[in-house]
Amino acid sequence: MSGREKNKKEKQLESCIRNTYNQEMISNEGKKIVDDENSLTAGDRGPTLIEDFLAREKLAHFDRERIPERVVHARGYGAYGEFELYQSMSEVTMADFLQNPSKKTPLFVRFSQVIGSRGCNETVRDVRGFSIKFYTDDGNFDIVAINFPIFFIQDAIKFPDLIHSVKPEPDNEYPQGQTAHDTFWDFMGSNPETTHMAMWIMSDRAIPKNYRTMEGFGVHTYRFVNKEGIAHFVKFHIKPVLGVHPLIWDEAQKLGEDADFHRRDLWTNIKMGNHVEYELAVQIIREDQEFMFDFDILDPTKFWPEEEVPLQKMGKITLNKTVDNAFSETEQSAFHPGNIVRGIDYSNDPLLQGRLFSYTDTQQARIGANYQQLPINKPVCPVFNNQRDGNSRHVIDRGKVSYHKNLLAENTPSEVPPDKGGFVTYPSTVEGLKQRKTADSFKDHYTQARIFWNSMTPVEREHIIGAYSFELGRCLVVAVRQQMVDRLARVSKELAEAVAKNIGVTVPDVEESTATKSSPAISLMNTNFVANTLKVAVFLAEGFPGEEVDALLQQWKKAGMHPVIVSNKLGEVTGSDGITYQVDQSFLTGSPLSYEGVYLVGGTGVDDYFHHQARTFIMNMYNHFKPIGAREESAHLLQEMGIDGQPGVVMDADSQFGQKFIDAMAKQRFWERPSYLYNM
Ligand code: HDD
Repeated sequence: MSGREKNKKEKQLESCIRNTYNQEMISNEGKKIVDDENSLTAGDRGPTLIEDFLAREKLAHFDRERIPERVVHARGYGAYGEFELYQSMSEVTMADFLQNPSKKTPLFVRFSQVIGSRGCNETVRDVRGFSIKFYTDDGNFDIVAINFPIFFIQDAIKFPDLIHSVKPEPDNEYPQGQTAHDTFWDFMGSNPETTHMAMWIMSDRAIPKNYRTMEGFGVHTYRFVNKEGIAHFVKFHIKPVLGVHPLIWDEAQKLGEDADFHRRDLWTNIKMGNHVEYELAVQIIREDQEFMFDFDILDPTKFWPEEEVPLQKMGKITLNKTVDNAFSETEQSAFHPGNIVRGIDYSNDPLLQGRLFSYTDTQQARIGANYQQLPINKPVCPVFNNQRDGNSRHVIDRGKVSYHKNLLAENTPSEVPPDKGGFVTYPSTVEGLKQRKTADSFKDHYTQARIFWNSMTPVEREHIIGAYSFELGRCLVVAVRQQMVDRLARVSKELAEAVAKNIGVTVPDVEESTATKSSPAISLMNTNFVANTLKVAVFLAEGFPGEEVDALLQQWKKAGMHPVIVSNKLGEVTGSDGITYQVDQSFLTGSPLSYEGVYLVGGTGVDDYFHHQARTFIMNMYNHFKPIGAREESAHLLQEMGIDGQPGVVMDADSQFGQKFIDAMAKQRFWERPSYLYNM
């Protein structure tokens, strides 16, 4: 916060923030409380009296502290930030917040897991939500995105079926927050339009390393509309500045040891002042180009390859503030893909159309009719209309008139003509028979799934095969496994065969897709690789070479890395030359899973415990392909482990070591190492 002027939303929220520190204790009805530990009783040991309004108020309120969790995306985490435009987008849209490059728009983001309930583990294989509420001067604009550019289904009427299949099975109520079970894969195999999305969720994108390196996609086709009334089709993208980086499956599984892994990362990075940055971009298609592609641009199971429709970066999103209260802000935040502003409009994407109903409906069911008046949801522009009453209304409307049209209030609040900012729906032509049917142009379910497969590097393919083998291998019903492999055979025989051999089924003789195109932009091997914000565990024992280590740590901090001192126990560790560090984590409190690299220093005080812990820790990091740096003196340990000289194992043999290690950290994973994580 320091050095930054408060934005409109922060100023608006100030009036709602209550700080109880240093205050007297006063009940909700304003009574000063003399004793908050003892209920009112008759006599020392006597019964509690019902007239004790203080105990009644406290207990009754506690009984109502929970609201229904979201039916999907129940587990979520929020943060505030701002959007700053790079250049005016006025040529294609009249959206107020996209006109003037000097403009900053406050926003709130909520990241989420789809499947699990509010307390589920955050590192499971799942789609992640990436919802953004822009508090524009023209009202709220929400992008209710996920970390994939496509979705499972094409028509919203199938959404309840999809979710019923993926939630814990209704009889035994497991598994929690995961896709690896029969009902989910039964749905996927039985509904061929999901084939493409299945490929994406079996890729490493479904196990993001953190929210800071997770990509967001608006999925649907929207419209931009400019002042002249000309519309373009657009898709929204949110690109993390640090690149897109996943966990690997073995890490994700083991991170079950920290159910809060992602929220802890976001919170601590924002608190450390590591502003979390993304670029908001759009793909734009002219209306007259609508039918020029070999996929239907309204079909939400298809992406627009960046190579065919390039991304245009509009501006930067920076997350810079954590919430004060997770319930009031994050839990009560209410997003809606229908929240658009002048200059943005919908397309006929049938999934989007269904979502337009569902989100207001769910917010009203979950938080009540007046949810838009809650501080987190309230626009920063004024709100005047004739809607009244309902549960928990905050606004006090003065006057007799709550209807339109009227004489008594001189026909106000008055309607606003378009040239004064009134929202006008884009007048697209609609025609056709009323019918229930899937458009023929929506029926190709395998071409883009094959393009996805073609775009993957060998390592990514290995992970996808491993993921299918695990997920389908956890299905108890062989027919469910077989049905999915039948589907995969239509995408790629190579993929189907690799999976089939691991899960005891066969590959049918069906025609596989002949698509030869690929989209290199979707491979995670082509993302940004930087050392900035990466955490390196520095293993120090008493008597370490102080000045040498100090110089390296300074160099690494300058490169934006976060060295974390790890030793036998918390407290201080002192070098041979008297340099002292506070130990940040002991071997007991810090897990190898939470570091991106390790530097093994040691010292004269290395004992058996240090030796054993360092060995286990380093082996774990080695198996996860992470960079390992070590002093020459520690070479024997690496030799003992059989990993010296392996890719990404850097010895501090010369004065270039500091930079070589930064380069190794930036590379992040050394896939050249042998891998035994999957049976290939
Ligand atoms: Fe949804 C929540 C994203 C299809 C119905 N959805 C929700 C959230 C995200 C998405 C990010 C969490 C919002 C938050 O943080 O509070 N949903 C998507 C995307 C979809 C999609 C990208 C397809 C492209 N959703 C979808 C369909 C329906 C819903 C087809 C129903 C017709 N989604 C909901 C919901 C939720 C929701 C039940 C639960 C909580 C909420 O809305 O606020 O209404």
